[in-house]
Amino acid sequence: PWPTCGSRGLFVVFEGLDRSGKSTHSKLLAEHLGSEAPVRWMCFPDRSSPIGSLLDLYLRKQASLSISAVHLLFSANRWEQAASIAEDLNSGTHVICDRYAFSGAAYSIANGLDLGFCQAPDRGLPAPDLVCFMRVCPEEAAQREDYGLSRYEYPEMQAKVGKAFDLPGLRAGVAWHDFDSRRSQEVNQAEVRDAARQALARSGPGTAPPLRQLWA
Ligand code: 2DT
Ligand code: MG
Repeated sequence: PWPTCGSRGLFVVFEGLDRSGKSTHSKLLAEHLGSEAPVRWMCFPDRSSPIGSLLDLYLRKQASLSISAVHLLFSANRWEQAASIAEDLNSGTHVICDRYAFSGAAYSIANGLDLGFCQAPDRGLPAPDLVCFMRVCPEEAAQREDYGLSRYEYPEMQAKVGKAFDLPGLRAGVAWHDFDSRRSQEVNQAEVRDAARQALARSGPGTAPPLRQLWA
């Protein structure tokens, strides 16, 4: 189990298909919360580590890897950061993260792996207090700038990933809030902030529940 403390930061993860607005909304939330407390924004894959640079090559179609091996590398890439995420949260820093283990499971399920295999390596990671899921229809995402450069950016894959994100087992044990990307950025960001405030009221200073383990 992760060490606990009395007033820890909030852990919010943004998930969704490619081009669904995760980066924009996660950065806006980080900026918003940053006016009152320290915030760390991060994203997965973290392409700066040796494992991350291999994943970067894979995603840019410059390296090929087996589906199972790549799944484990994505998970290892999160474990590289797990202790520092827990430390930051326990020292009162909010952690806002663009993609996490839910992308890990959803993309690998879309590649044909089963949910149990996909969740096993990520079991025990710090569990987020809130997942903001940016729902976009694959056809609409395909219209966005630069679509198609990355290995998984094609309609059939995105449709499968979208279905996998809706599996109850993938969402189990974590608070999810779904957003409709067709609404304006302003409307969605206001709702993202509300959802984060509510999560803070549940887990904020003074009342912080211990940091939990994902899918444990
Ligand atoms: P972006 O950098 O544009 O978000 O693309 N992915 C990500 C996986 O297949 N497994 C994972 O565990 C994670 C975190 C989704 C990253 C791409 O990598 C995929 C799209
Ligand atoms: Mg992408």
